[in-house]
Amino acid sequence: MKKVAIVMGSDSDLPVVEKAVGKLAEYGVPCEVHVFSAHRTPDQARAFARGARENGFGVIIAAAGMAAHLAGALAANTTLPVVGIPLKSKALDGVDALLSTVQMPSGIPVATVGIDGAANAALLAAEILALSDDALAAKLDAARAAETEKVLAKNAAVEARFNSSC
Ligand code: RP5
Repeated sequence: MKKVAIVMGSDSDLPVVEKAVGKLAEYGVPCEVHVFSAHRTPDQARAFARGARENGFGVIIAAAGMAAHLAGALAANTTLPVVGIPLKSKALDGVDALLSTVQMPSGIPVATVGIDGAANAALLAAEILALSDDALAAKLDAARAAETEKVLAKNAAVEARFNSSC
């Protein structure tokens, strides 16, 4: 199976990023985790993206806060799919990072998840790899079915509590 790269702009991003690492581990998807910054270590970020395909990666997840150019900077240097996670920071609650990540110019796509959406980023990366991995696709389908059952059980409990007396 190809690997997922998880790149974050700073080690201060780890509390959110670790949720993506954990989610990929749940599905047995191999990943590597790195700190490369579009602003502080641009040469290293560029070199990583340029070599990612030949180094066995299938998807890159990029997490950054504030003026979050990391996902776009990586995407500019690879045609692997890049999933951006905009991270919440103090000043603007993550809206700064969301807009910086999502508003890419035509031709350089970044698939952006919600603010601090690390779990969805990992799931999206797994779904991309599952395009050519039937066993992974089966795991994703099973997990989705289990989640559906949980929600149906919650609905049944709510309906039983409120609807019998209406
Ligand atoms: C961004 O700046 C990082 O992704 C991080 O979210 C934010 C703050 O970084 P530190 O000052 O905590 O290193 O580039």
